Amino acid sequence: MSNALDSLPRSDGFWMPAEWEAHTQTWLLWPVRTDTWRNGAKPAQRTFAELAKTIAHFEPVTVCVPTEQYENACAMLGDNIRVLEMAANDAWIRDCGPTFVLNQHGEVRGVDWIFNAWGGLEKGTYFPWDKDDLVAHKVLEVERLARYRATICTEGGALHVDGEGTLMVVRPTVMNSNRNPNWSQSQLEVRLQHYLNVEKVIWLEDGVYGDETDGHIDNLACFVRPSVVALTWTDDENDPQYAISQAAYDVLSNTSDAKGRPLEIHKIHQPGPLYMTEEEAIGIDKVAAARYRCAEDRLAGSYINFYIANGAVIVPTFNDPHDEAALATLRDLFLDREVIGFYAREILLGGGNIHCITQQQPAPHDS
Ligand code: KQY
Repeated sequence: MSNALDSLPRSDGFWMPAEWEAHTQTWLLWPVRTDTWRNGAKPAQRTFAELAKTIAHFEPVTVCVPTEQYENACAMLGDNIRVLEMAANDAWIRDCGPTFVLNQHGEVRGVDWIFNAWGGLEKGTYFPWDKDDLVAHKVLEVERLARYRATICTEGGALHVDGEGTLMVVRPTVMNSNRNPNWSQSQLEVRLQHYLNVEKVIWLEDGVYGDETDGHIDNLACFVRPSVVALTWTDDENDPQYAISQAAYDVLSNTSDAKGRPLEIHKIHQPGPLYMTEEEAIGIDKVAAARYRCAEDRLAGSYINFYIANGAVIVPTFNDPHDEAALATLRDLFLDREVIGFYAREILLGGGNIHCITQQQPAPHDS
Protein backbone atom coordinates (compact mmCIF):
# COMPACT_ATOMS: atom_id res chain seq x y z
CA MET A 1 0.00 0.00 0.00
CA SER A 2 1.39 3.37 -0.93
CA ASN A 3 2.19 5.92 1.76
CA ALA A 4 0.13 9.04 2.22
CA LEU A 5 1.61 12.35 1.12
CA ASP A 6 3.01 14.41 3.96
CA SER A 7 1.92 17.72 2.46
CA LEU A 8 -1.53 19.34 2.24
CA PRO A 9 -3.76 19.88 -0.83
CA ARG A 10 -3.78 23.65 -0.51
CA SER A 11 0.00 24.02 -0.35
CA ASP A 12 0.27 21.61 -3.32
CA GLY A 13 -2.18 23.67 -5.41
CA PHE A 14 -5.11 21.16 -5.22
CA TRP A 15 -8.75 21.98 -4.47
CA MET A 16 -12.09 20.19 -4.30
CA PRO A 17 -14.14 20.98 -7.42
CA ALA A 18 -17.90 21.45 -7.36
CA GLU A 19 -20.05 18.39 -8.01
CA TRP A 20 -21.44 19.92 -11.22
CA GLU A 21 -17.99 19.97 -12.83
CA ALA A 22 -17.18 17.11 -15.26
CA HIS A 23 -16.74 13.63 -13.78
CA THR A 24 -14.55 10.72 -14.88
CA GLN A 25 -16.85 8.29 -13.10
CA THR A 26 -19.16 7.61 -10.14
CA TRP A 27 -18.31 5.16 -7.34
CA LEU A 28 -20.79 3.11 -5.27
CA LEU A 29 -20.54 0.38 -2.65
CA TRP A 30 -22.89 -2.61 -2.65
CA PRO A 31 -25.38 -2.99 0.25
CA VAL A 32 -25.26 -6.25 2.20
CA ARG A 33 -25.63 -5.71 5.93
CA THR A 34 -28.94 -6.97 7.17
CA ASP A 35 -29.03 -4.70 10.24
CA THR A 36 -29.15 -1.68 7.92
CA TRP A 37 -31.00 -3.06 4.87
CA ARG A 38 -34.22 -4.96 5.31
CA ASN A 39 -35.11 -8.38 3.96
CA GLY A 40 -31.55 -9.60 3.55
CA ALA A 41 -30.62 -6.38 1.69
CA LYS A 42 -32.33 -7.70 -1.45
CA PRO A 43 -34.65 -4.70 -2.02
CA ALA A 44 -31.69 -2.35 -1.45
CA GLN A 45 -29.55 -4.29 -3.91
CA ARG A 46 -32.26 -3.90 -6.57
CA THR A 47 -32.46 -0.16 -5.86
CA PHE A 48 -28.67 0.32 -5.92
CA ALA A 49 -28.46 -1.61 -9.20
CA GLU A 50 -31.20 0.49 -10.75
CA LEU A 51 -29.48 3.67 -9.56
CA ALA A 52 -26.10 2.53 -10.91
CA LYS A 53 -27.70 1.81 -14.30
CA THR A 54 -29.43 5.19 -14.30
CA ILE A 55 -26.15 7.01 -13.64
CA ALA A 56 -24.36 4.83 -16.20
CA HIS A 57 -26.46 6.44 -18.94
CA PHE A 58 -24.48 9.61 -18.22
CA GLU A 59 -21.01 8.56 -17.03
CA PRO A 60 -19.00 5.41 -16.18
CA VAL A 61 -19.88 3.73 -12.87
CA THR A 62 -17.79 1.48 -10.61
CA VAL A 63 -19.50 -0.55 -7.88
CA CYS A 64 -17.35 -2.10 -5.11
CA VAL A 65 -18.76 -5.35 -3.74
CA PRO A 66 -17.76 -7.90 -1.10
CA THR A 67 -16.37 -11.26 -2.25
CA GLU A 68 -19.51 -13.26 -1.54
CA GLN A 69 -21.67 -10.90 -3.60
CA TYR A 70 -19.33 -10.56 -6.57
CA GLU A 71 -21.15 -12.83 -9.00
CA ASN A 72 -24.61 -11.73 -7.94
CA ALA A 73 -23.70 -8.04 -8.20
CA CYS A 74 -22.19 -8.60 -11.66
CA ALA A 75 -25.40 -10.31 -12.75
CA MET A 76 -27.60 -7.55 -11.33
CA LEU A 77 -25.48 -4.67 -12.63
CA GLY A 78 -24.98 -5.90 -16.18
CA ASP A 79 -22.12 -5.37 -18.61
CA ASN A 80 -22.02 -1.61 -18.61
CA ILE A 81 -20.84 -1.21 -15.00
CA ARG A 82 -17.39 -2.00 -13.62
CA VAL A 83 -17.58 -4.27 -10.57
CA LEU A 84 -14.62 -4.47 -8.17
CA GLU A 85 -14.20 -6.72 -5.17
CA MET A 86 -13.72 -4.60 -2.04
CA ALA A 87 -14.53 -5.11 1.62
CA ALA A 88 -16.57 -2.47 3.47
CA ASN A 89 -18.74 -2.34 6.58
CA ASP A 90 -21.70 -0.78 4.77
CA ALA A 91 -22.51 1.10 1.58
CA TRP A 92 -21.99 4.85 2.14
CA ILE A 93 -19.13 5.78 -0.18
CA ARG A 94 -19.94 9.48 0.03
CA ASP A 95 -18.71 9.28 3.59
CA CYS A 96 -15.98 6.64 3.67
CA GLY A 97 -14.72 7.13 0.11
CA PRO A 98 -12.15 9.73 -0.91
CA THR A 99 -12.92 13.38 -1.47
CA PHE A 100 -11.17 13.99 -4.77
CA VAL A 101 -9.15 17.15 -5.31
CA LEU A 102 -7.48 18.40 -8.48
CA ASN A 103 -4.96 20.96 -9.66
CA GLN A 104 -4.62 23.11 -12.74
CA HIS A 105 -2.06 20.77 -14.32
CA GLY A 106 -4.45 17.89 -14.93
CA GLU A 107 -3.69 15.91 -11.77
CA VAL A 108 -6.25 14.34 -9.41
CA ARG A 109 -5.59 13.23 -5.82
CA GLY A 110 -7.80 12.18 -2.90
CA VAL A 111 -8.36 13.17 0.71
CA ASP A 112 -8.81 10.14 2.96
CA TRP A 113 -10.72 11.38 6.03
CA ILE A 114 -10.66 9.52 9.32
CA PHE A 115 -14.01 7.69 9.36
CA ASN A 116 -15.76 6.45 12.53
CA ALA A 117 -19.29 5.56 11.34
CA TRP A 118 -20.76 8.95 12.23
CA GLY A 119 -19.68 9.10 15.85
CA GLY A 120 -17.80 5.95 16.84
CA LEU A 121 -18.88 4.41 20.12
CA GLU A 122 -20.60 7.66 21.06
CA LYS A 123 -23.80 7.56 18.96
CA GLY A 124 -22.17 6.09 15.84
CA THR A 125 -24.29 3.87 13.59
CA TYR A 126 -22.38 0.58 13.78
CA PHE A 127 -19.27 -1.13 15.09
CA PRO A 128 -16.72 -1.91 13.72
CA TRP A 129 -15.98 0.52 10.88
CA ASP A 130 -12.40 -0.54 10.14
CA LYS A 131 -13.14 -1.75 6.60
CA ASP A 132 -15.00 1.44 5.74
CA ASP A 133 -12.01 3.44 6.91
CA LEU A 134 -9.87 1.69 4.27
CA VAL A 135 -12.24 2.33 1.35
CA ALA A 136 -10.79 5.72 0.37
CA HIS A 137 -7.30 4.29 0.39
CA LYS A 138 -8.31 1.33 -1.79
CA VAL A 139 -10.21 3.45 -4.30
CA LEU A 140 -7.19 5.72 -4.70
CA GLU A 141 -4.90 2.70 -5.10
CA VAL A 142 -7.13 1.27 -7.84
CA GLU A 143 -6.98 4.60 -9.66
CA ARG A 144 -3.25 5.09 -8.90
CA LEU A 145 -3.98 8.48 -7.36
CA ALA A 146 -1.96 10.06 -4.57
CA ARG A 147 -3.57 10.27 -1.14
CA TYR A 148 -3.69 12.77 1.70
CA ARG A 149 -4.57 11.06 4.99
CA ALA A 150 -6.49 13.69 6.93
CA THR A 151 -5.86 14.31 10.61
CA ILE A 152 -9.54 15.09 11.25
CA CYS A 153 -12.56 12.84 11.42
CA THR A 154 -15.33 13.79 9.03
CA GLU A 155 -17.31 12.48 6.07
CA GLY A 156 -17.84 13.53 2.47
CA GLY A 157 -21.56 14.08 3.16
CA ALA A 158 -20.62 16.70 5.75
CA LEU A 159 -18.97 18.92 3.11
CA HIS A 160 -20.52 20.84 0.21
CA VAL A 161 -18.34 23.20 -1.85
CA ASP A 162 -19.01 25.60 -4.70
CA GLY A 163 -15.60 24.93 -6.28
CA GLU A 164 -14.85 28.66 -5.98
CA GLY A 165 -13.60 28.83 -2.41
CA THR A 166 -16.77 28.30 -0.33
CA LEU A 167 -17.62 25.36 1.92
CA MET A 168 -20.91 24.74 3.77
CA VAL A 169 -20.98 22.49 6.84
CA VAL A 170 -23.35 21.75 9.72
CA ARG A 171 -21.55 22.34 13.00
CA PRO A 172 -22.45 19.11 14.93
CA THR A 173 -21.16 16.90 12.11
CA VAL A 174 -17.65 18.31 12.31
CA MET A 175 -17.27 20.01 15.66
CA ASN A 176 -18.41 17.16 17.83
CA SER A 177 -17.00 15.22 20.76
CA ASN A 178 -17.78 12.05 18.78
CA ARG A 179 -15.65 13.14 15.77
CA ASN A 180 -13.02 15.73 16.74
CA PRO A 181 -12.99 16.18 20.52
CA ASN A 182 -11.07 19.13 21.92
CA TRP A 183 -10.78 20.99 18.62
CA SER A 184 -12.14 24.51 18.41
CA GLN A 185 -14.21 25.69 15.48
CA SER A 186 -11.37 27.87 14.24
CA GLN A 187 -8.87 24.98 14.43
CA LEU A 188 -11.23 22.77 12.43
CA GLU A 189 -11.93 25.54 9.96
CA VAL A 190 -8.22 25.96 9.24
CA ARG A 191 -7.87 22.25 8.58
CA LEU A 192 -10.88 22.16 6.29
CA GLN A 193 -9.44 25.15 4.43
CA HIS A 194 -6.18 23.28 3.91
CA TYR A 195 -7.70 19.97 2.84
CA LEU A 196 -10.32 21.41 0.48
CA ASN A 197 -8.54 24.63 -0.42
CA VAL A 198 -11.43 26.93 0.47
CA GLU A 199 -11.35 30.43 1.93
CA LYS A 200 -14.80 30.73 3.43
CA VAL A 201 -16.61 28.21 5.63
CA ILE A 202 -20.33 28.75 6.24
CA TRP A 203 -21.38 27.02 9.47
CA LEU A 204 -25.05 26.01 9.85
CA GLU A 205 -26.43 25.04 13.24
CA ASP A 206 -28.41 21.84 12.62
CA GLY A 207 -29.18 19.33 9.91
CA VAL A 208 -32.39 17.55 8.96
CA TYR A 209 -34.47 16.45 11.93
CA GLY A 210 -33.70 12.83 12.84
CA ASP A 211 -30.64 12.58 10.59
CA GLU A 212 -28.45 9.90 12.15
CA THR A 213 -25.23 11.52 10.92
CA ASP A 214 -25.77 14.39 13.38
CA GLY A 215 -27.11 16.39 10.45
CA HIS A 216 -25.06 16.18 7.27
CA ILE A 217 -25.16 19.20 4.99
CA ASP A 218 -25.91 16.94 1.99
CA ASN A 219 -29.40 16.31 3.34
CA LEU A 220 -30.06 19.92 4.38
CA ALA A 221 -28.64 22.31 1.78
CA CYS A 222 -26.35 22.33 -1.23
CA PHE A 223 -24.92 24.59 -3.89
CA VAL A 224 -26.54 24.19 -7.29
CA ARG A 225 -24.11 26.65 -8.88
CA PRO A 226 -21.87 29.39 -7.46
CA SER A 227 -23.87 31.67 -5.13
CA VAL A 228 -27.09 29.63 -5.56
CA VAL A 229 -28.21 27.28 -2.78
CA ALA A 230 -31.11 24.81 -2.40
CA LEU A 231 -32.43 24.30 1.15
CA THR A 232 -34.88 21.73 2.49
CA TRP A 233 -37.94 23.42 3.89
CA THR A 234 -41.30 22.97 5.55
CA ASP A 235 -44.18 25.41 5.89
CA ASP A 236 -45.47 23.57 8.96
CA GLU A 237 -44.45 25.65 11.96
CA ASN A 238 -45.25 22.74 14.27
CA ASP A 239 -42.80 20.44 12.55
CA PRO A 240 -39.37 20.27 14.27
CA GLN A 241 -37.78 20.81 10.87
CA TYR A 242 -39.33 24.28 10.64
CA ALA A 243 -37.02 25.98 13.16
CA ILE A 244 -33.98 24.15 11.77
CA SER A 245 -34.63 25.23 8.18
CA GLN A 246 -35.55 28.75 9.27
CA ALA A 247 -32.26 29.07 11.20
CA ALA A 248 -30.31 27.83 8.18
CA TYR A 249 -32.17 30.29 5.97
CA ASP A 250 -31.27 33.13 8.32
CA VAL A 251 -27.57 32.26 8.26
CA LEU A 252 -27.50 31.78 4.48
CA SER A 253 -29.36 34.99 3.75
CA ASN A 254 -27.02 37.02 5.96
CA THR A 255 -23.72 35.77 4.61
CA SER A 256 -21.82 35.83 1.35
CA ASP A 257 -19.65 33.34 -0.46
CA ALA A 258 -15.85 33.41 -0.76
CA LYS A 259 -16.09 35.85 -3.63
CA GLY A 260 -18.31 38.21 -1.65
CA ARG A 261 -21.54 37.38 -3.50
CA PRO A 262 -24.81 37.13 -1.55
CA LEU A 263 -26.50 33.74 -1.76
CA GLU A 264 -29.70 33.14 -3.70
CA ILE A 265 -31.67 30.55 -1.69
CA HIS A 266 -34.29 28.20 -3.14
CA LYS A 267 -36.55 26.42 -0.66
CA ILE A 268 -37.55 22.87 -1.51
CA HIS A 269 -40.41 21.57 0.62
CA GLN A 270 -39.56 18.33 2.40
CA PRO A 271 -41.52 15.11 1.75
CA GLY A 272 -43.82 13.70 4.40
CA PRO A 273 -42.95 13.72 7.27
CA LEU A 274 -42.08 10.10 6.55
CA TYR A 275 -41.92 7.22 9.07
CA MET A 276 -40.70 3.65 8.98
CA THR A 277 -43.57 1.19 8.84
CA GLU A 278 -43.96 -1.91 11.00
CA GLU A 279 -43.53 -4.13 7.96
CA GLU A 280 -40.29 -2.40 6.99
CA ALA A 281 -38.86 -2.50 10.52
CA ILE A 282 -39.59 -6.21 10.94
CA GLY A 283 -37.28 -6.99 8.02
CA ILE A 284 -34.23 -5.39 9.65
CA ASP A 285 -31.99 -7.49 11.91
CA LYS A 286 -31.74 -6.17 15.45
CA VAL A 287 -28.16 -6.49 16.70
CA ALA A 288 -26.26 -4.76 19.47
CA ALA A 289 -23.48 -3.58 17.13
CA ALA A 290 -25.79 -1.43 14.98
CA ARG A 291 -28.37 1.26 15.45
CA TYR A 292 -31.85 -0.16 16.01
CA ARG A 293 -34.31 0.77 13.28
CA CYS A 294 -37.86 0.70 14.59
CA ALA A 295 -41.39 1.16 13.33
CA GLU A 296 -42.47 4.80 13.53
CA ASP A 297 -38.90 6.11 13.45
CA ARG A 298 -39.03 9.41 11.61
CA LEU A 299 -37.03 9.12 8.40
CA ALA A 300 -34.75 12.01 7.48
CA GLY A 301 -36.33 12.43 4.04
CA SER A 302 -35.13 15.33 1.89
CA TYR A 303 -35.00 16.10 -1.83
CA ILE A 304 -31.65 17.86 -1.29
CA ASN A 305 -29.88 14.49 -1.21
CA PHE A 306 -29.71 14.45 -5.02
CA TYR A 307 -26.66 13.59 -7.14
CA ILE A 308 -25.31 15.71 -9.98
CA ALA A 309 -23.88 13.52 -12.76
CA ASN A 310 -22.55 14.58 -16.17
CA GLY A 311 -25.64 15.97 -17.90
CA ALA A 312 -28.10 14.80 -15.24
CA VAL A 313 -29.41 15.33 -11.73
CA ILE A 314 -30.79 12.23 -10.02
CA VAL A 315 -33.31 13.27 -7.37
CA PRO A 316 -34.77 11.04 -4.64
CA THR A 317 -38.57 10.75 -4.78
CA PHE A 318 -40.90 9.13 -2.27
CA ASN A 319 -44.33 8.79 -3.96
CA ASP A 320 -45.14 11.89 -1.94
CA PRO A 321 -47.34 14.87 -2.82
CA HIS A 322 -44.25 17.11 -2.69
CA ASP A 323 -42.30 15.13 -5.30
CA GLU A 324 -43.50 17.08 -8.32
CA ALA A 325 -42.82 20.52 -6.83
CA ALA A 326 -39.28 19.46 -5.86
CA LEU A 327 -38.58 18.15 -9.36
CA ALA A 328 -40.04 21.30 -10.93
CA THR A 329 -37.81 23.57 -8.81
CA LEU A 330 -34.73 21.52 -9.64
CA ARG A 331 -35.63 21.55 -13.36
CA ASP A 332 -35.71 25.35 -13.19
CA LEU A 333 -32.36 25.39 -11.42
CA PHE A 334 -30.60 22.90 -13.71
CA LEU A 335 -31.74 24.02 -17.16
CA ASP A 336 -28.85 22.31 -18.94
CA ARG A 337 -29.29 18.88 -17.32
CA GLU A 338 -31.88 16.13 -17.36
CA VAL A 339 -33.52 16.09 -13.92
CA ILE A 340 -34.60 12.53 -13.15
CA GLY A 341 -36.84 11.50 -10.24
CA PHE A 342 -35.69 8.21 -8.69
CA TYR A 343 -37.88 6.38 -6.17
CA ALA A 344 -35.52 6.14 -3.19
CA ARG A 345 -37.46 5.08 -0.08
CA GLU A 346 -35.36 1.92 0.15
CA ILE A 347 -32.17 3.99 0.52
CA LEU A 348 -33.85 6.30 3.01
CA LEU A 349 -34.74 3.29 5.19
CA GLY A 350 -30.98 2.73 5.62
CA GLY A 351 -30.50 6.27 6.92
CA GLY A 352 -29.35 8.24 3.88
CA ASN A 353 -30.11 8.78 0.25
CA ILE A 354 -28.74 9.03 -3.29
CA HIS A 355 -26.00 11.55 -2.53
CA CYS A 356 -24.83 9.49 0.44
CA ILE A 357 -24.31 6.33 -1.62
CA THR A 358 -22.49 7.96 -4.55
CA GLN A 359 -19.07 9.58 -4.90
CA GLN A 360 -18.01 11.52 -7.97
CA GLN A 361 -14.48 11.30 -9.31
CA PRO A 362 -13.86 14.62 -11.05
CA ALA A 363 -12.28 14.76 -14.47
CA PRO A 364 -8.82 16.37 -14.54
CA HIS A 365 -8.71 20.00 -15.57
CA ASP A 366 -6.92 20.67 -18.86
CA SER A 367 -3.29 21.39 -18.31
O1 KQY B 1 -25.67 11.70 4.74
C1 KQY B 1 -24.91 10.89 4.32
N1 KQY B 1 -23.93 11.26 3.53
C2 KQY B 1 -24.86 9.46 4.76
C3 KQY B 1 -25.90 8.94 5.62
C4 KQY B 1 -25.51 7.59 6.07
C5 KQY B 1 -26.19 7.12 7.25
C6 KQY B 1 -25.85 5.72 7.53
N2 KQY B 1 -26.16 5.28 8.77
